[in-house]
Amino acid sequence: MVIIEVNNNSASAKIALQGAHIFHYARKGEKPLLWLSDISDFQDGKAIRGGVPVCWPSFGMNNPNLPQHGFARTALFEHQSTKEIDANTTEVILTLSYSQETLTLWPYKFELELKVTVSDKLTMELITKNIDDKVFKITQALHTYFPVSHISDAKIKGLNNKPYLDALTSEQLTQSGDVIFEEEVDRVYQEVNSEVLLVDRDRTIHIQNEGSSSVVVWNPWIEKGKRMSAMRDDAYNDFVCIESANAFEDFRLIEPGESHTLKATIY
Ligand code: TA6
Repeated sequence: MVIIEVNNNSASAKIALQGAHIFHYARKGEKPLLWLSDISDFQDGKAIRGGVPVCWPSFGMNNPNLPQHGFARTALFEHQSTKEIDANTTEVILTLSYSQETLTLWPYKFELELKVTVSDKLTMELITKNIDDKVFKITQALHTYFPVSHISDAKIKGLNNKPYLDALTSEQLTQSGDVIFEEEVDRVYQEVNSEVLLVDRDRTIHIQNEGSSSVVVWNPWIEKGKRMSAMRDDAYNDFVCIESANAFEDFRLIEPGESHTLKATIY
């Protein structure tokens, strides 16, 4: 696999060309802000387990003609540019354009760009451009895996009173208080318009989203954790997914010539 490694005065990062998949980001002298399975595959055609999978042009099984979470996360992106903005900031741009292969899966002409800015924050902008002559609909997510010291210590602030779809029961519910983890959690929070905090024992991770009003929170817990590929049975103790999304009702229609940016900033 072709990997882009970034090192500057602020931080280090690693991005695979496959899937434009960021799988490492750490600020200088700090623990990584992304979780990566220690038994992840690094094989062409298999999604890396951890980091920030790019789920596009569909989230989950929204589109039965596409693989789970779409085809972008195992597609080979092109490295467009790497720019040293300053000694503390590096910008990497990766792109994916439509092809005969993608047209058979998803009959639309598109350009997809991931702009990654590595500094004392990690900024990701997933830009979808419609270069076709007909409108198309996408659901998507930056499916970010965050490390936690132990799942029982983790809680998420900023989703209080938000409605959510419980993907396990298909119930529509409302969050009361912080999100804590005592069982499998797989929820699509809606109407999210402010910062989300992942509060761990010894640090708080900030997630700020733009171009998105849905946030997916997932932890597989014990049984599903055992079924997940490239994940140790006890790995559910070590991470929480907080996904910056346009999922379910937060889908986006993109008109010919238009574009949409899903932006996530974490620190
Ligand atoms: O975002 C949560 C989720 O949809 C879970 O239901 C689980 O399937 C997870 O994504 C991982 O999916 P993956 O296709 O990466 O194994």
